[in-house]
Amino acid sequence: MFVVMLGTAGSGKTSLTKYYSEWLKKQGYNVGIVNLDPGAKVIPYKPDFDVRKLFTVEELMAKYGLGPNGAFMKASDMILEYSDKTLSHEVFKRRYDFVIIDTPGQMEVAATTLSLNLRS
Ligand SMILES: Nc1nc2c(ncn2[C@@H]2O[C@H](COP(=O)(O)OP(=O)(O)OP(=O)(O)O)[C@@H](O)[C@H]2O)c(=O)[nH]1
Ligand SMILES: [Mg+2]
Repeated sequence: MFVVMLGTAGSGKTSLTKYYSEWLKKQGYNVGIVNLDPGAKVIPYKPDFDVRKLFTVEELMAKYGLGPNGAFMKASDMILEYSDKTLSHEVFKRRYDFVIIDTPGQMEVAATTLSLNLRS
């Protein structure tokens, strides 16, 4: 099952990802964690797939001369472009009981990204 943490900036998505995944693991479930927030600085859990390995918001700002919001929009496009790489990752191959997906606070970016991922 995929569990998507969706919410406004600072609403607790990352914290819930950490604590919910820890709780599920304690119940004996096999849990994968995905970080889809390219703007995250520090995350309190160990992701199985981390979008920041592909790009970060800071890199996009520097590379394309964008502000933080523009970089998030660019990130949204990039996640679509990188979708083959993302979705072919083992964490999406349904070998986990639960895959928790942490998303950016920019909900429109998260929504674009997930509409692709969930359709595929
Ligand atoms: N009071 C309270 N604070 C919380 C709760 N969950 C998270 N926080 C705090 O709220 C702040 C933001 O939490 P995050 O988990 O980083 O929120 P987020 O939605 O991932 O934030 P962004 O990724 O920046 O959109 C942190 O200081 C957390 O410690 C909660 O249930 N209650
Ligand atoms: Mg977060």
